[in-house]
Amino acid sequence: MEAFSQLVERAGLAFAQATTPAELEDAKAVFLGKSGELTAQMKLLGSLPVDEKKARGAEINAAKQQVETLLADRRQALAEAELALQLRAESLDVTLPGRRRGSGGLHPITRAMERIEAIFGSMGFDVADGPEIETDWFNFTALNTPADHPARSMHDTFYVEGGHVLRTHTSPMQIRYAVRHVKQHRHLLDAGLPMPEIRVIAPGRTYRVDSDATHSPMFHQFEGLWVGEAISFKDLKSVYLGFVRAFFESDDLRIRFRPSYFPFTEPSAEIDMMFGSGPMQGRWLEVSGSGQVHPQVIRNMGLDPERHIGFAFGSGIDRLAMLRYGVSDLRHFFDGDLRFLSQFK
Ligand code: 2NL
Repeated sequence: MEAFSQLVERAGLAFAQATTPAELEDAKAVFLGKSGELTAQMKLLGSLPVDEKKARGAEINAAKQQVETLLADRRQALAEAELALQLRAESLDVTLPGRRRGSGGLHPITRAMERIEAIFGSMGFDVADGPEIETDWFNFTALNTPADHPARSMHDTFYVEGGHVLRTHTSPMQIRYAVRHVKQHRHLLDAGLPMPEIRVIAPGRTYRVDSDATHSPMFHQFEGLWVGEAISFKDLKSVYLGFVRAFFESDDLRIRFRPSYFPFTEPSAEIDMMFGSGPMQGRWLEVSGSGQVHPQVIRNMGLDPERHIGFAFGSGIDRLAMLRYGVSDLRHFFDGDLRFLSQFK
């Protein structure tokens, strides 16, 4: 007959082979269950002679205890393994940095516009606003553009429903502003009293049928307008020089006027600018159109050109921003590439 030590050994082996609690319970039943091996041994006791019963009973009990110890050890080992597995599966690293909402930034054109508004604001200029879809009157007629002027052609201007246009410059905002200003102060004019001067800039998107390496069908412009009773070109020069020096943060900068033509100004001039130092030093760069507001435009504002005079200018923001931020290609501004844009955060 098999020794109890061997039975214990078999039980230990069977428990070790069980890899789940359910398998372990099955293995337990083989030895300790109602019809298990040790239970069967106990049942056999009754048929033994009295003198053998005691020793035999003690042996069975000792074996039973050893088997139960092995079972308990295996149960604990399985439970620990399961816990370790769960801990690994559900582990979370509380020291990992959180996922942040990325910080955005202003588009370089927006930044340039805000600089422009701040600089002219410091010189007493208000900021005008207005629609991008304009009437023919505000975009062309009020600005003294003749009915047959080429700028009105569909090759140059985007026409939309109802004969409206996508504004080709930001001047319409200034006309709207001036008309409102004059209405507001009509009573002063009627009483022969001086009206507060019109001093305004109008920055914004503008549209022209034009698209190549240096022209985008949508571009940005700002115009300036100063109308009063004694405004002259010397005011235009000091305002514009003050602007470029502030915008480029350099006093080592000159401007010059070159005669030109625009329907809305007479006389008209291009404004060129030259850096006195830095990588762009020594070359005249065309930065703006300008001129004395045409008498007909003054009239269209509701003013008398015999009494009121003014200057105006119009500059492209995109090129000023390229110069200011050292951008080599206009298209970077409109590609929406974050590798470019995030440099301005
Ligand atoms: C250009 C030309 C210019 C103006 C814009 C203007 C506005 C009013 C009245 C008269 Cl309300 N003039 N604006 C004047 C001269 C030139 O811009 O080619 N700019 C890039």
